Amino acid sequence: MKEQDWWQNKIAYQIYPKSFYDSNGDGIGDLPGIISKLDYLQDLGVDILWLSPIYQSPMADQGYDISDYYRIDPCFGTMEDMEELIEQCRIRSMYVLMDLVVNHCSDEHEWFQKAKADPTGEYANFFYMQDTASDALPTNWRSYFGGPVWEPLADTGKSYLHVFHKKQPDLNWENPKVRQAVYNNINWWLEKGLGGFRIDAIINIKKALPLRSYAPDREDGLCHINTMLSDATGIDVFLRELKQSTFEKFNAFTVGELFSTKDGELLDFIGEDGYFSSVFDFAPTLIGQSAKGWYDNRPVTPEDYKEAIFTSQARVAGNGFLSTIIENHDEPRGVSRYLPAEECNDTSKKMLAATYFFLRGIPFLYQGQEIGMENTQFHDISEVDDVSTISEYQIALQAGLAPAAALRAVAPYSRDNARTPMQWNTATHSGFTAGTPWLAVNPNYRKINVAAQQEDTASVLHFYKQLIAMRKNPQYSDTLVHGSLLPVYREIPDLIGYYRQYRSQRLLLLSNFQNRPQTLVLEHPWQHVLLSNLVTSLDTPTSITLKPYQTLLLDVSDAIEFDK
Ligand code: TEU
Ligand code: CA
Repeated sequence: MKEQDWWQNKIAYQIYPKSFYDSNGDGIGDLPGIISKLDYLQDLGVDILWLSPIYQSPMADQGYDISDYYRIDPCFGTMEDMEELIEQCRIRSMYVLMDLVVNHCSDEHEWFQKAKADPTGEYANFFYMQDTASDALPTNWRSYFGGPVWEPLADTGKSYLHVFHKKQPDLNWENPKVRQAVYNNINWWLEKGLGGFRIDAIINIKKALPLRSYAPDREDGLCHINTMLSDATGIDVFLRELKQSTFEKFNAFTVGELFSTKDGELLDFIGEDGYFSSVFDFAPTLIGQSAKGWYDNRPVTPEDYKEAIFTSQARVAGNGFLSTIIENHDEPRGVSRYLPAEECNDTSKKMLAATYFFLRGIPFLYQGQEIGMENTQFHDISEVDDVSTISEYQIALQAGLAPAAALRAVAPYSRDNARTPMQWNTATHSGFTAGTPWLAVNPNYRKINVAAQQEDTASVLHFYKQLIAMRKNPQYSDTLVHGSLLPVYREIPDLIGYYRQYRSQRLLLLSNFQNRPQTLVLEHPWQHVLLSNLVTSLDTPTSITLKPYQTLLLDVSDAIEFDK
């Protein structure tokens, strides 16, 4: 094994600052709040903290619309708070990643303000500005948040491109001045001691040129951005320059957010000399998605989930590191998405946790996942904050659903499910704030909260601590970090089994992803039971009966030495 990179054996934790902990009672989570919870995170065992954006922002897309890349938004605190957080993490041997959002900025950024003031001046070329005196739009691409990607610039006869919200104008990466300005900012932050970045929506920076329309895929005459992206070439030039100008000079850890790569290109992104250290495995999040919209999505089955994770593992085939998740700030809660609602309990939550956690890759936990937080409830669309949910609700109405049915159809996929405040204890607003939370706390907080689970050694929280401790156990960490992954018993419905193999060690993860027992004959007799979510009495070394939603990590190494 080549000298391992510092991040390969680490566990990462995503914080959504606005909903993590509010230290000053304004109902908004903040940096001092995060600092006050570092001991909790260190005790959990996580090493890397990824903070969703805390830069100055008008919050049109909850901070993913940045108006100053060099400032901390006052709602989160000050630059001194940020420097203190980095220092407090360093003292605890923890690393901080910030969110690099450079496909677009905010329309309130000075660059865009200058472009608006002089649409033929220098800053106009920081964006995609097109003459649209006539009604025809330059292209028929659909924004990720619905509607056309072109927004008229008042009184100029021009429009500008935004693949996300209209307050998020796309930066023109073809312009070397844009790229250099981005690199300068990245290096400025890395000089401050960041461990690296999570890289937002980065696949969108390279547009197919010249800009053109594609066949519509819905009644609205528009097409999905992915249709254009699949026609784009040359992103490698930008990403290689980006890495050489910034990350590699600091040995930074970088994890890209991209939902798809062209066949054969994944290892360009995360291989030996890849653009990034890792990319997220989003395959499970794409299961059941309909081109028509969320209202038409279908539920996920255990077999879907099994297929998705093994397909991703096979694509990498040990030649790079994926970052594995069951949820994040853009997705519903994993336990509510991948487990049947009527069977979503501590046992099945732990089964799901172990199943993803021992895959080959860097495991990311999202805030609240460690206590099994679930989707929240919406009674009316007015309770929803998330722009993408509101857009999908409109799409459902246009498809003919009545308001109540439309809300019921899109709510399970809402990003707000992941953005309700972290559930700390049974105090008002679950101990998140002494004020009024910016988004309502999930009403189940009295049942699901950190304090209750810290006292309960059978809790989901304690199980996550066991998972993390297992990955860090010197006896098994080489296998769990670097070992090959070999699916097994793939033909058995609702059973997920895989070996992790390294040198003379072979471990077996088995998860009975159903509410019925399942008996199994093992290929290799088990030597030790390393971990389980249920008290286990294994029948014989080669025959076991898994209880409903039981997960097991077994040492099934042969007594004989493997060939080295
Ligand atoms: O998301 C990128 C992305 O692909 C989104 O379209 C995502 O799939 C969508 O929000 C799901 O509903 C990143 C950030 O993670 C997201 O929070 C931002 O809204 C988006 O970029 C724009 O910065
Ligand atoms: Ca606050």
